[in-house]
Amino acid sequence: MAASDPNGPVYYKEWYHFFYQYNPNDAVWGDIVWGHTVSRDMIHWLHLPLAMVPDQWYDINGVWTGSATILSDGQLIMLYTGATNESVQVQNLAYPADPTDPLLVNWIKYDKNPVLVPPPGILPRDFRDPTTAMLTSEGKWRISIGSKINKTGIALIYDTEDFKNFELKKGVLRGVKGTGMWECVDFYPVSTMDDVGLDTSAYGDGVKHVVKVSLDDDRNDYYAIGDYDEKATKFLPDDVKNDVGIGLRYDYGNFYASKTFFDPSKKRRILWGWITEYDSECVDRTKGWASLQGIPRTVTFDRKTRSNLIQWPVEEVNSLRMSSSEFKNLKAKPGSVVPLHVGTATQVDIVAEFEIDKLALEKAVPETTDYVCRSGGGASRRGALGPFGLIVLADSGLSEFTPLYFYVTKGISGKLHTTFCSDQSRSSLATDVNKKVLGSVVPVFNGEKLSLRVLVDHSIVESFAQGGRTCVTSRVYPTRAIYGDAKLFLFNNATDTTVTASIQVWQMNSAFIRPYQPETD
Ligand code: DQQ
Repeated sequence: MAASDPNGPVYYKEWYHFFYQYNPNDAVWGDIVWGHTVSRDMIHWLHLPLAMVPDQWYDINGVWTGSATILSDGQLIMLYTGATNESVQVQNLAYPADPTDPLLVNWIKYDKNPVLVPPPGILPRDFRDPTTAMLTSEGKWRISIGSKINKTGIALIYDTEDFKNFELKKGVLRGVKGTGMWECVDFYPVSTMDDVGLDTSAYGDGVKHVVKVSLDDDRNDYYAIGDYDEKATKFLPDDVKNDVGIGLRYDYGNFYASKTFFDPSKKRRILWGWITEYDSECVDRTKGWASLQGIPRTVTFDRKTRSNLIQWPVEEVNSLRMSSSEFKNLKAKPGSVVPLHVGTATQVDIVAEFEIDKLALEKAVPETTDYVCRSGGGASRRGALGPFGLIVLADSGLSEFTPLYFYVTKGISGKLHTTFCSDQSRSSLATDVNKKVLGSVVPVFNGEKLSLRVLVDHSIVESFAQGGRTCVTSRVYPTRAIYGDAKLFLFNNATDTTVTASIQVWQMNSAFIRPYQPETD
């Protein structure tokens, strides 16, 4: 069994619905159907029967990714890509068989599917993943579909009144050379005034738009923030250096094919992403399953930097917090590793703040090149002001460990440059797993302490640096640092500064995920 892309997440009649790409027959991609699961709080889940399976000529090679739209009268419709009997990518319409059923167990495919086929100039296998629809000022519904022309990734736009007949708009929403196929396009508004999430159709003052694409060639999710001209059907990024598919990523680790939805019950926009495996298909087959979904995150506009999004685990995660251990103003000298005695550290929620010595900051010699996680030598390379942070999933002999760290450098202008990384190079004694150092730059303002939130769940480490400005998800495969043998440490491998840290660690309860059992008479 293997799960992949989040599909059609939606809040309907007080239930969160999560559909996903799923192979029921193997631990690798293939035979794709829609899995379906529901929750009251996005933490505890009930598995429902498969929502849609390939049973028509237009989706016989796979019921691929799609999105949900709630119409103005409360009706729910689903658009998804089907891979036809000839592997052409077409768009199909489906809707709940019984809209009064809050669990939406049964689905009907529209009898005149497909509703869209690849337009002239688009190759039959480059036309997929319809977005949630948004209203236009003319009162029509507008969707985007990802594609490419040669190596230019593009987002096509269609308007419709009934989700059965569509009009292709001239030009594209956005196209960026060299980015290749745009999978799983997501297109939504964010408020620049406050942290309230917006309905997908929101438009006007105090609203920016986000275009997110999953790059098939690169397997990462990139977003751009900018202005959407609804009449011209164009998206213009605020900064062309951070155009769609080339600049900012939701996550600098393992996170793909993500999708957001608007949660009207708590007025927030929620992001779901697929965490792929970092081991071999052969091992996945042996273990019998592959892939998982990250913890859902709220997404807001960063009103301080005004140039990136903020992602944060949904507040419901806090309901799993049990006992906590607190460490206040711990001092870690240069070159030290400090054990944090919290008992087992396999299922923990960590909130930490770090401060560098003021004197060390002043004295630091300016450097001409910025630190880069990928090529910077990981947590063992020592610099004046970094690396320092936490070591998670470590056995007591430190034969396996995953450092999460900040690395600060002073530029020629005197400005500080901060990077946040997750070093997987010694995370496992297994040989056939990804051991890269992941991460990226994190914006830090004068007067801000360096902050970190980490959710550790056995083999998944989700890190949110500086309030969620830079996020890194690691999928690691410890063989010794497991269960009672997984420990937690504070470390400071900088040469010139002591680091002062305040850390709170909660043990986390398990969430139940179980099959739904319908009541029987
Ligand atoms: N996965 C789906 C496609 C999508 C891709 C097929 C992204 O619709 O483009 O399983 O992971």
